[in-house]
Amino acid sequence: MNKKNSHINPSLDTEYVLKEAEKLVSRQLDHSHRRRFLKQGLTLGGLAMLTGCDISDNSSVESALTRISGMNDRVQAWLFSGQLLAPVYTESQITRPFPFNAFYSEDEAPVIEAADYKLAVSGLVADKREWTLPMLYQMTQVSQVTRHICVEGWSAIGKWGGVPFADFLKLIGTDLNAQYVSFKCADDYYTSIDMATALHPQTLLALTYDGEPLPRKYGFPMKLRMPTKLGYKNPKHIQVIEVTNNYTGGYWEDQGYNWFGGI
Ligand SMILES: Nc1nc2c(c(=O)[nH]1)N[C@H]1C(S)=C(S)[C@@H](COP(=O)(O)O)O[C@H]1N2
Ligand SMILES: [Mo]
Repeated sequence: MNKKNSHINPSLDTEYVLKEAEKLVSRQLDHSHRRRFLKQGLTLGGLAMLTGCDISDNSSVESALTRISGMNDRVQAWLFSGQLLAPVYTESQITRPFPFNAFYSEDEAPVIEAADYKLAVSGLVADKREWTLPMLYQMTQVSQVTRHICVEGWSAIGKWGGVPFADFLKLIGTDLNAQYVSFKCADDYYTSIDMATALHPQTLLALTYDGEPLPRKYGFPMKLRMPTKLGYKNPKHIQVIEVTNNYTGGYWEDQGYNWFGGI
């Protein structure tokens, strides 16, 4: 069994849930699509992101399975577009308070002074100038309400605002054929993502949470918010962004979590 599943609520029969979900999805596909789907497989995180449901207990699993049987179009899009949009929510659905999580406790979160902050950009990009916060605030900002899913067995809906990461990557002259974008953070955390996810329309260089500057505990001054990836792939307190063809893994990924970790 995949190591990351061991963090999901132990009362859940993971194998059973995934088998049921796969049966439901396969039923909606023709032969060649079914073959492709079964090869690709389904994870609990993928099921949660596909249905927009929290999959942390048995009753939520029931509703996720019920939803899947009525979502033929979405399943097709998920499998074949490569640009599936994660579900979005209304502001009234935001989880309050939004949980904090890291490999340390909240009072140990890095302290970063806004005025001193510099974002370094390296690797396969034309413009390697350092970025200050005012430079990032000057770019066109958008916001979105999406669900964050942590493999430790919780999920929560939050609102993040910032710069579409694709805009940022294009502005600095990124080689869009490069394989990876990797991140180093102000704590010991690091991660890396595939270029398709970096360019996904919902991937945000997030500077705000719920309309306010990103609080320290949620990654001040900047994090990458990807509703198509599980929580452990969403880096907080980013200090270095590198575009590269070298695999650089990640803090959790190097301990056995799935590197792709998303849809
Ligand atoms: N820099 C950094 N980023 C991180 C982590 C971390 O420990 N350090 N933890 C990850 C995990 S496992 C989760 S669930 C989310 C939690 O984000 P939140 O505190 O905004 O809920 O941050 C992710 N990004
Ligand atoms: Mo997490």
